[in-house]
Amino acid sequence: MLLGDEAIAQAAIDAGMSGIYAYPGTPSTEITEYIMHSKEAKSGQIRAGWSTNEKTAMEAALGMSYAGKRTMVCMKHVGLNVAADAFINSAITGANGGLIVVSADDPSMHSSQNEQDSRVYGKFALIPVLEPTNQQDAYDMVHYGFDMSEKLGVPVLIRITTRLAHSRAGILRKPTRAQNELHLPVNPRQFILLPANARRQYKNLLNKQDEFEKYAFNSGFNVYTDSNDKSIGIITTGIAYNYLLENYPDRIVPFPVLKIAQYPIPHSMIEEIYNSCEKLLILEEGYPVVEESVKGFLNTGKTIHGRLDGTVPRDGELNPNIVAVALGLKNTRGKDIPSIVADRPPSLCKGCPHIYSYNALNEALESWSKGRVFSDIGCYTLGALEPFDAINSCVDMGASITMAKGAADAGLLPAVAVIGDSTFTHSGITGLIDCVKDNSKITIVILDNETTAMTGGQDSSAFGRIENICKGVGVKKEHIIVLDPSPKHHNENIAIMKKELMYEGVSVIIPRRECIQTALKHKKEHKRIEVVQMEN
Ligand SMILES: Cc1ncc(C[n+]2csc(CCOP(=O)(O)OP(=O)(O)O)c2C)c(N)n1
Ligand code: SF4
Repeated sequence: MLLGDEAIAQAAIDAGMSGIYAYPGTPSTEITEYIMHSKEAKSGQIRAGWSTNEKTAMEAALGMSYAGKRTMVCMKHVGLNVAADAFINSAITGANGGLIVVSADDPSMHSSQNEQDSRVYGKFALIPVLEPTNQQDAYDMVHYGFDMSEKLGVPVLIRITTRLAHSRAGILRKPTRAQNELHLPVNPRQFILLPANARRQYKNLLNKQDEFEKYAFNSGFNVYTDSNDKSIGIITTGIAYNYLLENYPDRIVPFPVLKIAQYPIPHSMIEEIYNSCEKLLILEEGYPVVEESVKGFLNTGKTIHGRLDGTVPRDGELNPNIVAVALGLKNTRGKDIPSIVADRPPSLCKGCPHIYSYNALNEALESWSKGRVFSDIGCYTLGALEPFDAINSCVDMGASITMAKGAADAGLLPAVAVIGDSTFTHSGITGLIDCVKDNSKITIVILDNETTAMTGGQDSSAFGRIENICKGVGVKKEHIIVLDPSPKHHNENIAIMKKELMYEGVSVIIPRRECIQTALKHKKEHKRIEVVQMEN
C-alpha cells in the first residue's frame, strides 16, 4: 500500500534510477524522502538528497542524464517556475540517460500560492507528459517514462495532483532492473545550445512531435471505452477518471468515455468521441487544457461542457460530487459540517522561535507607520495572522529581499525583509547581492530555525554558514547580527532591531533558535540512540 508519491519513488528504485534531485514542496516531498530512506540510497547505490532549489535540482538531474544514467527531479508545481529555464532548455538539449521531471500540482491551493497546471509547462516545452489516474498508473508510468525518455531522447514530465500524491493504494511491482552504465551522449554537441546547435536541436524536437503523439496513442494509458448511449461523451484526465467511476456503483459508465493520461493528446481519439456523441463533458483537474484544445481543433458547433462554460467550477479541485452535479446525477455531498466544529486557522506552534522574533520586530517598528515588512514563504508566513499582523507580503520564494529593496528604492524607509534560512539559500542570496551592490537601505531578518520547517523539517542548505555567506557577498561585518529569539532577550532584541532599522545600508539580523518540532525529533532520536547503546 503506497502513497502516489511513494509509488513513484519505489518505481524509480525498481526501474534502475541512479539519482534523484529535489527541493521540498507539498505535495511532492514524500517522493524524495522515501528514496532517501531506502536501502539503495543508504548504501550509496542511489544518490538521493535535497538541492538548494528546483533549478539546481533540475540542472544536476540533466547532468546525470548527460552522463547516461537514469535520473528523476521532483518539485511542487511552483518549483517548476524556478526550474523553468533549465526545464524548457532540457527539451532542446534532449536527454541521454532517462530523465523524468515530476511536478506535483496543488489544485485548490491546500498549501500553495497558486494552482497553476504543470501540463501547460509540458506543452510549452513540447515534451511528453504523463498524468497518472491512480497509484498503479503512477508506478507503471515511471518505468514507461524512463524507457520513453531514453528511446525518444527527451525528458518526460509526470504531472500529479495532491489527492493522488497523498492517497494510498495497493501496488503491483515490476522486477527490478540494473542501473545504466556511464555513457556519454552519441552526439557530443547536443548539449551545447549555441544558436547553430540550438536551431538544429529545436527542429529535432519539432520533428519528434508526431512520434510523441503515436506513443500516446499506443501506450495503453489513454483508453477509449465505448457505450450505446451516445447522448454525451465524457473525457477525463488524470484522477478525474476515478471521480467519474465513483458515481457508478458497478464502475460502469453508461456513456462513451475517453480517459486521457498521456500527452500530447492523440487527436484521433478525441475525434472519435467527438464525432460519435451528441455533446461532450470534459473533466480535468486543473486548467481546462484539454477543453481548450478540443474547442480549438474541433470547432464544429457541438456543445462542449466543462470548466469554461461553468458546468464544472472554473477553479479548485474536482471531487466525485462535483462530477455528479455536472452529470445531473444525485448530489452526493455529505451532511453539512456541524456548527460545533469551529474553523481552526493555522498557527505557529507554541514556543516557536518565530513568535519571539515577530514580537520584537513589531515593537521595534512601533514608531514607524505600518506596511513596510516584506515576507516570504515558510512557517513564518503565519506572521500575517493575528495576533502578530507583522508582515505585508508573501509572493514567491525569495521575493522578500527584492521587494523590500524595490520599496526602499522608492523611498519607503526603513524597509524590512523577513525570510527563513532555507528560503534565503533557495533564492534570497541573489537578492542580497543586488542590495549590497546598490547599498540599499534595507534591514533583512533571516529567521534561522536551522531547518526547512514548513515542509517537514528537511536540512537547510546553509546550516551553520549564514553569517559567512552574508559576509562573503559583501554585507559589512558589524551589520550582521545574530540574536537569540526568546522572551528573556526580548528588550535587548528590540534595541538591536531599532538600531539596525536606522542604519542607511544593508543590515542583516539573524534570530537563531532551532524549530521546536525538529528539536523534539532530534531529542527523541538522541534518546533512542542512548537506549540502543545501553542495550548493547
Ligand atoms: C518555489 C517553491 N518551492 C518550494 C515551496 C515549498 N515551501 C514553502 S516554504 C518552504 C521553505 C520553508 O523553509 P524556511 O524558509 O527555512 O522557513 P521555515 O518554514 O523553516 O520557517 C518550502 C520549501 C514553495 N512554496 N515554492
Ligand atoms: S514547525 Fe517549527 S518553525 Fe514551524 S511553527 Fe512549528 S516550531 Fe515554528
